[in-house]
Amino acid sequence: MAAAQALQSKPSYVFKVVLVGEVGVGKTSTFVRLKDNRFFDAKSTIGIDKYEFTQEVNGVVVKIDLWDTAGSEKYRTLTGNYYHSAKACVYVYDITESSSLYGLSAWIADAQRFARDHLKFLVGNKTDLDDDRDVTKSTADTFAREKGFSHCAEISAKMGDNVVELFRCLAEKLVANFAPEVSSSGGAARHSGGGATLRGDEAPVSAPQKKCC
Ligand SMILES: Nc1nc2c(ncn2[C@@H]2O[C@H](COP(=O)(O)OP(=O)(O)OP(=O)(O)O)[C@@H](O)[C@H]2O)c(=O)[nH]1
Ligand SMILES: [Mg+2]
Repeated sequence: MAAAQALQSKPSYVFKVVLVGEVGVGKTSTFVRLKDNRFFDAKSTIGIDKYEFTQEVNGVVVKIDLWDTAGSEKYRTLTGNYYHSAKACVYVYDITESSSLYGLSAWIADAQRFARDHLKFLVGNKTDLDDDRDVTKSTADTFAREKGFSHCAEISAKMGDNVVELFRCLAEKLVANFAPEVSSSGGAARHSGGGATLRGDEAPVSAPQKKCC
């Protein structure tokens, strides 16, 4: 109890993270799984939605502002505005549709115009449909290397597999990249670095310490 109260009062870093990818790959389903821990037959996204959550990394509270964007071509221009100041993009593809992996090239080019130094996470969704798999792990790894992704993982938004672990890993990698003093000092140093903002209010999400990549 005392530890939880201490964490609530600690300042935290704030990172903006954007979910992108082709229509129907499961961005909103991933967003809703993380936010509400549920799965429903989501309608195609119009516009944008945002969810703020916190993670504890090395004793420091990190806040993530997660933005869910629309995959539809007609909202592409709108999505461009949301990359601004993003520290990471989670590029989602559907493991049963290889075109959704290769289609990410255009999303990467868009994101790089607005957020040059962002971390790139490659995420294959729908692992519950493994029998219909069209993208092998090795294909995804090769794509990730060629396109400069720093991390990759597979999840099932439907079953909830690896979703919490993915975002814990994301928080850790954001800290390691944009607030390395936290990683190296075990959380002793706390100041805004590399574009991260200093803040402190919510209680952190508790999650297992499993690596996503
Ligand atoms: N089997 C399975 N279906 C999924 C999974 N995630 C999403 N779906 C289904 O895939 C469809 C599209 O999911 P969405 O979350 O709306 O996809 P999106 O990427 O947000 O799509 P847009 O908003 O149009 O860009 C829906 O019918 C979901 O129920 C999953 O992990 N497994
Ligand atoms: Mg959506």
